[in-house]
Amino acid sequence: METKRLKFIKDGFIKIDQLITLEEVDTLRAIYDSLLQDKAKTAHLRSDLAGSKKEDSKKVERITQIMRPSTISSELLKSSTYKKALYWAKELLGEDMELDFDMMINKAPHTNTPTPWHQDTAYWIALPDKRSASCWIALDDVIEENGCMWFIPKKEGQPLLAHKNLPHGGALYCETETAEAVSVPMYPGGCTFHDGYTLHYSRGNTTASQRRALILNFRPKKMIELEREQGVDHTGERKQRN
Ligand SMILES: O=C(O)CCC(=O)C(=O)O
Repeated sequence: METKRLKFIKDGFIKIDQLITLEEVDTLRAIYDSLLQDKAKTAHLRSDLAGSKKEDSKKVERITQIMRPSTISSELLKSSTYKKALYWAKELLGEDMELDFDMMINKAPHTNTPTPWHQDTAYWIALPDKRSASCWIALDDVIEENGCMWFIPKKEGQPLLAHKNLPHGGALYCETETAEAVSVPMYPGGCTFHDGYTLHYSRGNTTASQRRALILNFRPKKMIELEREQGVDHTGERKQRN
């Protein structure tokens, strides 16, 4: 545990081979798939990270992002998965960590669309306490070919870089040197934790099956209160706020 904490502080990310059991993965997959299929219920929280024009609405989503899925399926909040992820977030960054928001990111089969290099902090408002941890849980076997995560080990005092949006409201991206990037393949139930300043990306999905990831973001309780006071609930448009 202490080794993981020190590595998280130093590199800005860690991998946990098995955060949850395959039984827990199955429970999550059932909820995940029903939300993915229900476009009406999720419309207000759903978008394509690859960007999309109005006339694209009938086309296949390449990278489906559904923000705050637990506001629709509240059983997620009580699940053992959310408890285990919170336990780890507290071990890594302190007892005042709480869940800020959750999200689903699915890469549909044969859509071959990378999630560009970025730092999550670019999406968030500036907060005095910068601690944060995103827990990225694999619900499928994740490999380079279907879009496992890649990270660049953090440098001391890593600054927040300038970000731009992909066209048509897509993901934020930045320019970065990638020679030190490492990929993190995992089995279902494995997870990574990354810090808000850690550069990360994933390749497109070139395989015949989905690449489902459930992501939980944690930060200090007081910072979540500050965000909510300013109307930030992580359901809004994608733009650089920081
Ligand atoms: O799932 C992906 O492709 C990207 C995930 C990501 O950027 C994140 O969890 O911050």
